[in-house]
Amino acid sequence: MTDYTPTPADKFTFGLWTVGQTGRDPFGEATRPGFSAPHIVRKLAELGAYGVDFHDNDLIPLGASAAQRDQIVRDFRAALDDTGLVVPMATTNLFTDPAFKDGAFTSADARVRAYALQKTMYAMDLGAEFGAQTYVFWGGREGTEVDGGGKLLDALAWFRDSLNFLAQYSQDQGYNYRFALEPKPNEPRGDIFLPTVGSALGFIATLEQPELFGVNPEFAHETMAGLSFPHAIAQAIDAGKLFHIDLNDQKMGRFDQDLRFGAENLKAAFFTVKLLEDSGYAGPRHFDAHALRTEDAEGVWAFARGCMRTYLILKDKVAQWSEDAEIRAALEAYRVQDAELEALSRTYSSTNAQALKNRAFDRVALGQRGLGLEHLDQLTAELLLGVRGKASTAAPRQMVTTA
Ligand code: GCO
Ligand code: MN
Ligand code: MN
Repeated sequence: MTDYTPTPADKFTFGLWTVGQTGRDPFGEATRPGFSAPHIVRKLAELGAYGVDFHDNDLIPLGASAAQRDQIVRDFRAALDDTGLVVPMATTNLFTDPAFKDGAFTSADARVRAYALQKTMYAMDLGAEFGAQTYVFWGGREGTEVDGGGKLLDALAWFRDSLNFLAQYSQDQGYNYRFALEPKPNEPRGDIFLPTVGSALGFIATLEQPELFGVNPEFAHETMAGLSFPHAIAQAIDAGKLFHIDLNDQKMGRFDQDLRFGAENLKAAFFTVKLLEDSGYAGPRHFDAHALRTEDAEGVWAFARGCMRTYLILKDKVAQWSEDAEIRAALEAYRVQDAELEALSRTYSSTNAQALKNRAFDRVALGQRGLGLEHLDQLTAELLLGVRGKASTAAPRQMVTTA
């Protein structure tokens, strides 16, 4: 892996909508033409990706005839068969059509809610046709700008009913999807329901079959909420709910940027990769980002290559970090162990409680101890900057000369 070239074993996936994005934004038209789905599949395979994901309408445009649908499905399948690329995840576009302007599952119009269920069932059929096992719900339009409509409590109940309904549909059809809720605080709505990973986890516990539901956290979304992405995914992992992940990058306090993974917050990207690798997360490493609006087709593939390459470099850094003797020593000094106190604190018993109450603690000394985190963090920074470990112990660099 020394040259950081991805292979399907690395499980990198991209949405059709990511590399297919044409540079259109709320202020300007497309700056590049985009690609057909089969072209995306072939190109991603060439770059070493594992899979591709789609919204129903990324593949089948709204209003396509049955004949058009069949042709599109045939061409897409041919590209998958030729390349070995898989479709691990599928989802529904419940945000582009003006019908969903005030929400899909949470619209105050019962007809829109019913149509959203119908559209999602067809999209689940399409995903299953291509073998998708994870189904993502990103409630882009599920939210409000003004709360005078008075639907805050109703919306949560409608959302819950829809998810319960679709979970049963999946079982009834034998699809057995695992569902992943994707939180986002805002954009396109002023306030989106279930704005953070924590909110989604709380909501999942209220569903009829909570075991079928997990989360699909996105780096940019937690950052937009002013939160730490590593903290969010740690909580999802702890709850056994990290069913999928959307990797990208984002400056805090800005519009939804969908930057290339690692483009902005390298240290948070490093700790993200560390959590995924250390926890044994086995799902796809999915990039939900797009190339800058300044780019042409070549720039799009440079973007895709960059996402995967940065992940692999950081994965290498994670291994290096764990083996670095000085970092290990700093960690050992930071984490104070005390077998006797840990035994007393781990589980409650009246004897343990009494023993702890009787114990004398030197709280002044506890407060005075320096933890060495400046040193540890600087070691991490230097490792990421490439001046530690491998780089410093390796043989001096050879100059690259051309004949
Ligand atoms: C966004 C979201 C979407 C979803 C996608 C999959 O901010 O637009 O991240 O890209 O991830 O709809 O459900
Ligand atoms: Mn997003
Ligand atoms: Mn996303």
